[in-house]
Amino acid sequence: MKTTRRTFIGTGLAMAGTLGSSLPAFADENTKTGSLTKHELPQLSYGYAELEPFIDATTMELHHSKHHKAYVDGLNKAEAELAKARANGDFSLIQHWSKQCAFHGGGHALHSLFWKIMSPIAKGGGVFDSCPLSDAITASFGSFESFKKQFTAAAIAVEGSGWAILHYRKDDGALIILQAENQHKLSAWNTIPLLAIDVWEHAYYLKYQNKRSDYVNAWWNIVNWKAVNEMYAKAKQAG
Ligand code: MN3
Repeated sequence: MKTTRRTFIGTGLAMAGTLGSSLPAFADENTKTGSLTKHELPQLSYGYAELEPFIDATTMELHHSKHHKAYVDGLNKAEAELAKARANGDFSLIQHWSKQCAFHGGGHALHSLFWKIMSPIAKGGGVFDSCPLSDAITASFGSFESFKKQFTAAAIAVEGSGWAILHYRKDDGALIILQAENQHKLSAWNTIPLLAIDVWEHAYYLKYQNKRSDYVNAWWNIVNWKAVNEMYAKAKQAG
């Protein structure tokens, strides 16, 4: 018997029925591609000039409105292309679009975190009162000073473009510091990022030129510890 598309789908449905209801339904004649999230550039809770003199206004504007916007657009494009591939049944570019999803998705997630964990000094930046997060930092690193030294060293030493990131590890509740190359490589699994510094040159070059360590050291003045502590509390609940 000649196998038509309809009989093939019918066989698939029958198989799905015998294997259990947890299997996804096979596509019917109207191809389903799944729903798409429209990723959007987040608004900042402060003005571009408000992190001066630690990060200059021009760098902030370019970084947020151009660089981060490009990652948002890149992620939307990659996910739309994957939906198109599902619709067409053509996965010949799967490797390319999967990598694009990781790169732009990583960029979108980390920049969204980066804006959130900074604050102008006038709005509380750099102030770190005793809180559950400070206790957890002491428990995981010995002291706040040791944590800060390790995080600073990790940020300065990232090869090429990348990030230093403080993660909450769900398995044991520990806080760990990792580097990320670009915005998606060298990640751990089952961790929740809490604090991150962007050390791509576009994040500091206008003001600090090649002096990444000066930028990293200045950056500590504008960390929004209240926001980091809130995310730590949420991460602990989720874990
Ligand atoms: Mn960046």
